[in-house]
Amino acid sequence: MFLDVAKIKIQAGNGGDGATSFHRTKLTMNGGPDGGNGGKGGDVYFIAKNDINTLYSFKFKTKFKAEDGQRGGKQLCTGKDGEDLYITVPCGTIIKDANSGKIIADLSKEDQPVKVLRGGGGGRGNNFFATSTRQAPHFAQTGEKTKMYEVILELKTIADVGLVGYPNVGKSTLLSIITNAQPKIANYHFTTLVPNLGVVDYYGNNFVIADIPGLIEGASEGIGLGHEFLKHIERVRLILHMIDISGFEGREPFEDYNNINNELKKYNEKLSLLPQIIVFTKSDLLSKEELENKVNTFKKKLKNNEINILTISAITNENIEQLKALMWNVLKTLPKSEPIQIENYQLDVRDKTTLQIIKEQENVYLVSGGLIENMIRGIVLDDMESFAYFQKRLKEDGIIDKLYQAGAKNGDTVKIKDIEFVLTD
Ligand SMILES: Nc1nc2c(ncn2[C@@H]2O[C@H](COP(=O)(O)OP(=O)(O)OP(=O)(O)O)[C@@H](O)[C@H]2O)c(=O)[nH]1
Ligand SMILES: [Mg+2]
Repeated sequence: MFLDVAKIKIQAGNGGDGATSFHRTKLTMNGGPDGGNGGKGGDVYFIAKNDINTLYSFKFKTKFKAEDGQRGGKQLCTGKDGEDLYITVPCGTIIKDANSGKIIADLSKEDQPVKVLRGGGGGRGNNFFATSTRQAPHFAQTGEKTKMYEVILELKTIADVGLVGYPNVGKSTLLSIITNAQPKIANYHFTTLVPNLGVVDYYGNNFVIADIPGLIEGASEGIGLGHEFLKHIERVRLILHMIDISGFEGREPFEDYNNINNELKKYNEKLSLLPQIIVFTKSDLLSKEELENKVNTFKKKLKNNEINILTISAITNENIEQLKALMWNVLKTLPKSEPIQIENYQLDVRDKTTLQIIKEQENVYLVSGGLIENMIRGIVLDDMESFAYFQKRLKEDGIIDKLYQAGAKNGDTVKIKDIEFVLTD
């Protein structure tokens, strides 16, 4: 099954908590603090693979979390870091933040992992907090907690050449004879329901062709299978515009050509500006004279004699080798497709610096923000030492000064999360 859009939840691993412990041997009943640091949580990466071409698996598994870091241990043992998580997607998958719609990453190259979330830092063990005046700290820092984010995966297939044309003109047949792909082929409209990719090997030069469902007039308004599959050729460098020259289904080839070009333009102006090779298919259904007549009529209407035109038949193999050569020669002259512009946007921006002081009421001040959130990790306020450490940090990090600047006076109440204390020098 094919799926080209999916919404999933991702979360990096939490940091492991630091340990509170004291060195104990037979000789030392009460040794120094030896609680080790917690391990770092695992990061979240996306990695692209060429051998998958659908996001279908994300229909079932929608939540992904990297491993948490382990807590620190006795004897200064650092907790084990959490394993990083690699989420595998097809090449050409774009990752967007579901909230803002901004693009976070473009997984266009195989095996090049992109980190999107960083694991939480491990908390420090009580050993870290030991000083000459605080020899036995009974507190340790908790690990940094991570948040869950929602992201949208959008597959925009990456191919060099895109096959476009009305249904039944022989797009999939061509793909099946010049590439390794084995698409479904049948004599009715909309045989192809999802994009197929195939690789052409032209004397050791490889290029990728994308075959998409047939288009009809009005596709951009949703007629037929609509134009939603055109996104899979948005990133091609060359379009093979395939037209049934036999007129066997009662349509006029030049009208087909114009209609399809209009649909491309309506979908995306950029698609209509891509270089094209016009390929007339099913030449075997016409006599030599009929074919010549039809081709000449088309060319007269086209008026542009710079466009490459080739007549092929999948039955007689007419011009199939020439078509491969022509595609390769044109591709050689075209620039490599540009990666999608990624906005300089990071999903998990950690706020460790902001500080807000609000006067909640007369003589009561409320302190909040990332600076505080980070500082408060692991503070156990029942514990005198822990509280003393916290107060020292408030002073050293300039928060007490800022409270005075905001108008607070000694004796006023300060609220920080669920802690309340009285301001004193
Ligand atoms: N006579 C003749 N028949 C062909 C040729 N190429 C394809 N066909 C036939 O045309 C029919 C449609 O071929 P497909 O390759 O499925 O066409 P398509 O353009 O992929 O069609 P959709 O997937 O429906 O858009 C099949 O019956 C093919 O066997 C050709 O060169 N000559
Ligand atoms: Mg097809």
